[in-house]
Amino acid sequence: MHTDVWNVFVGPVSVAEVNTTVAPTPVPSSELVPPPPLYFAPFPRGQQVPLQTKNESWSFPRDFWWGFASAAYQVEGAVKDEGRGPSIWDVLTHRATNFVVNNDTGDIANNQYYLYKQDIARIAAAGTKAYSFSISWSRIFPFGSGAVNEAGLRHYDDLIQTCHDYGVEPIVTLYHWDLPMILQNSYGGWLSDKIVPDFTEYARIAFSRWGGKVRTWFTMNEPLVFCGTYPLPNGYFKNTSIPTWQQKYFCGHNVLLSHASAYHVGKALYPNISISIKTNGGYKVPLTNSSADAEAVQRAWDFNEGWFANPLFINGDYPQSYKDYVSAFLPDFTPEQSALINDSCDIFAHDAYTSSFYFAPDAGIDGCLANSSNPLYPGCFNSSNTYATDAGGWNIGPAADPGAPWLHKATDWVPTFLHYIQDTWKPRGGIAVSEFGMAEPFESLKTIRADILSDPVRSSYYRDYMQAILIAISEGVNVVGSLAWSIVDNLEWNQGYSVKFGVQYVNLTTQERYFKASFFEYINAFKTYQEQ
Ligand code: GBH
Repeated sequence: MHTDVWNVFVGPVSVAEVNTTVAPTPVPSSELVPPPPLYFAPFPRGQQVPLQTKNESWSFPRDFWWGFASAAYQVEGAVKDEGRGPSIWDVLTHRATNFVVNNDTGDIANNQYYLYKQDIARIAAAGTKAYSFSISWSRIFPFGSGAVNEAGLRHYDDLIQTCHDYGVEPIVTLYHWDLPMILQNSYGGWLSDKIVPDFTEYARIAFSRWGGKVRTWFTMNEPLVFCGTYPLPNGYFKNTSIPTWQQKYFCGHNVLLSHASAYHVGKALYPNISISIKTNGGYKVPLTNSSADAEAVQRAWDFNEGWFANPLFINGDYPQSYKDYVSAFLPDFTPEQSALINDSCDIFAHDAYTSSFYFAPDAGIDGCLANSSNPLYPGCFNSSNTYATDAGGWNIGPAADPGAPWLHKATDWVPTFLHYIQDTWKPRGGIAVSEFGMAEPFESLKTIRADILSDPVRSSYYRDYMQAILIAISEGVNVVGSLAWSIVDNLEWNQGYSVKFGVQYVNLTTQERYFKASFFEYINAFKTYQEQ
């Protein structure tokens, strides 16, 4: 059955040479030598050097958890091994035409399914406090629901235990986009409310198995993004009767119900664990000080962060501007559903990579709202990553790799953003920056290893981002943790391996890992500022 399903829906997959768990080896001290500072010592000697002193009014609290993040399909490989069933991403990478750059797949990826001991040893050697990874749902339930695969459970038993052995706190995400393929084909995946009991059962198995070993949990990663991938490319999955333009909103609805259901199951089993959802977004800067741009900014909050954060943190229901649109086709939450959703996150976990400018559409907000063929409908806000023309038209910050056009180093807005989250959604357990990172421009074009390891844009991103968090903390924002994306270069979804987010370079032929300069820059923030 397992083999048949793979053959019919995915076809042949590549297999790594190393296909049993590898014992770790000590990390040589020569690999832990930090690079020269970002501002190289001047030549000739004797010149003035830029001032780099410690700001004595900044600190990370002792219990601030910091570390690195990954996601199952992006790093694990071993896709067919030990009973794993196919996920929609195995189908998308193998079958969907022109879906992924270079037709890259996650078949082998970083082979972390077998190399995790060394990966944990490497970050532990630098004092890292936390490793955030996701569990592959189809390793636990190869067919999404029904029979549990013991081999999958045992794999994560050992991954979690290895983290503890090295003094690294494991942080677990249950769902990072790798939906068991069968659930998409049998009822449309997140488009159907049938997903709620299936996700809850998966979550129940995970919480009961590891609730005593994992303190911090995320149910799902970035529903804004994975709901935005609906409609899935035509022809690879069973059709659904929901009109294509409504699909992402149905997905969001079932996400909120599934998250809330899983949250309450987890808290009933282990009241002291922290369970939240990872949302994503960025600070929204009004392009001008016009009232139309201010309204556009509010609409952008409502259709992005607010879509999930308002129901979860404010009142169990959507923001009004969003509701005005979806109430024509989505069911209302019942009072019981709202009560379950409201207050079902222990912290506000946000993947906050960047910031953008927002402004009113050319047709005006009202003009856009009255015309459903306006390309900006139904959000009816416009966005840009450059200042207004009369403000010079400059980039909001240095650009990332061209393969990540959405991303800039816009760290100046991070303190304001963190204040905004705290003031707007008032999370009781504080805020975690649950992913942030930078795609060094043109990194995949580099061929000399020393050039790859020297990543100045990513390094300055981490330095300035951590200083921004320190500023926010010093101003009273309760930031409790940060997770840098990513522990290693990995499968960047549609961009394949062409866009790099790792703080470690991976030679994908030998699977050797090498620390980049940014790894040391990030760690240095804690060496300098964390209370002991
Ligand atoms: C994270 O999302 C993901 O959780 C992670 O898996 C991924 O590897 C990492 O980012 C790096 O990309 O191309 O203009 O349509 C970050 C938020 C939101 C960023 C969707 C990319 C697509 C913008 N993502 N966005 S566009």
